[in-house]
Amino acid sequence: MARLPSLLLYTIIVFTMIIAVFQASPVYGAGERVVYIDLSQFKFEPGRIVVNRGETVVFKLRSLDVTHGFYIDGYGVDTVVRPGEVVTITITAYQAGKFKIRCSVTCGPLHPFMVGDFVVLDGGLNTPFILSLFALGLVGLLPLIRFRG
Ligand SMILES: [Cu+2]
Repeated sequence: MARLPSLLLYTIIVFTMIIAVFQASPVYGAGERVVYIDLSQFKFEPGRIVVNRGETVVFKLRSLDVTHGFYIDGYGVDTVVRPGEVVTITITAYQAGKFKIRCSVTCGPLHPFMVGDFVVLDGGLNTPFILSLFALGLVGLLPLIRFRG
């Protein structure tokens, strides 16, 4: 009758590993994310974009008033966005960190204050994966608890 617990144990381990693999994939950015940004005097809307490292990010840029620029520090992105057009820019978020988004076209008196944040989260420490490993370890301890005494 010792067969049943070990079979159950084995099933739990396998399922935990499958879940771990599934949890891992989005963090390492197989996905594509479309981000719509409205540019106007003197802001980006939204002003803060958060993505995961490795993700493909498609920016759809639109100006609501005058000609603006869209510049991302550290990513070599710099483009002009004229009113009435949608500019599409696709990048891969390969480096983690917090990067400044700036308007690169002088668009008015408060132009220097037209800034935003581009945040790329590092998938290096994969929390779901670590938690799954931890669960796996706990499951490994189960037979010790069960058969002692
Ligand atoms: Cu501007």
